[in-house]
Amino acid sequence: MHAQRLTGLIAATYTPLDAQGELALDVISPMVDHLLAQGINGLYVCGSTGEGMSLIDEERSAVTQAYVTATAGRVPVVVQVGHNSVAAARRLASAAQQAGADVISATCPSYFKVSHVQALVDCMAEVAAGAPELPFYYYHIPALTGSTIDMVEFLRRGAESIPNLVGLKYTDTKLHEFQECLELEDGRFDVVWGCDEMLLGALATGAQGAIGSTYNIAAPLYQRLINAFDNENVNEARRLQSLSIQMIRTIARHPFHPAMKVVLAMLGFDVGGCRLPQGSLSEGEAQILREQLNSIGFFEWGTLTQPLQSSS
Ligand code: MN9
Repeated sequence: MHAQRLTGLIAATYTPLDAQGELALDVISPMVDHLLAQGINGLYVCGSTGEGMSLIDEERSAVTQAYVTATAGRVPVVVQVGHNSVAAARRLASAAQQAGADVISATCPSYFKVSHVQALVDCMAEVAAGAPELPFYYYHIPALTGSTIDMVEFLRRGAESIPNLVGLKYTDTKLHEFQECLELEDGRFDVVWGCDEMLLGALATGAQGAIGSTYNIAAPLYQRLINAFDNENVNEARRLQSLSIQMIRTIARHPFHPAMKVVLAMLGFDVGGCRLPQGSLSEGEAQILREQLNSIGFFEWGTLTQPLQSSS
């Protein structure tokens, strides 16, 4: 199990919704084909990006099944099952294993905060036991869960009681802690980077894989960044990261994930808006976003596909 690693760019996928806010699963298959054609190396389903927390459990399983079926084994599908109810998370993990997921990942409960390492280990042991045959990655995202547990300690202790613990999805900006996690016990753990606007810093500290939302809309930009870094062209890598920062800052002038879904619509994938509390952009806001992205040149450098003429 420890041989498996998540490498390269992994898209944190969106959950397509229709105008009524119901699942629109038909969009998933063409979107997956597009992402793989753009060089994406894996999919992370029902995370923050995919609004896992805003879906009913049955919907999470339906979205999981749709992504697994559309992917058909071409790249690993990671399914995020975090839940305020640890028992529900465990059940989602079992359902994902049955659906054919390759990897399980979970945030910790966040309504009642997880305040110490052992409590986190206990929660994740229970969740990971729902899919004992699959590798498990704890999803560390303290800005959203409110739990700022030391990840080095978590890995050390978690390894003792979670047999399928393989690593972390690390969505924090502490590069020093990320590096320590990567180097722990001779690189025993797979620690995947989760902050797209700091990919270059993560590569410099040893990242081999990254999971993120903006890889859905600009994979070629990030591939070029990784290539530049691998070829020791740090100036070029920095220039490309700077474009990604500009892109993210522009999108973040609006509610971020609803705006990202609008960008996907501009690229030809009608994934609708977000569930409440995030909501949707109005037509007018979507038009403003298009102009803002146009003015920074996104449609030239962000993606190798041309935006469709009239999708929003
Ligand atoms: O986990 C994403 N985080 C959230 C991944 O959605 C909270 C990231 O990919 C960010 O969307 C990205 C832009 O800030 O770094």
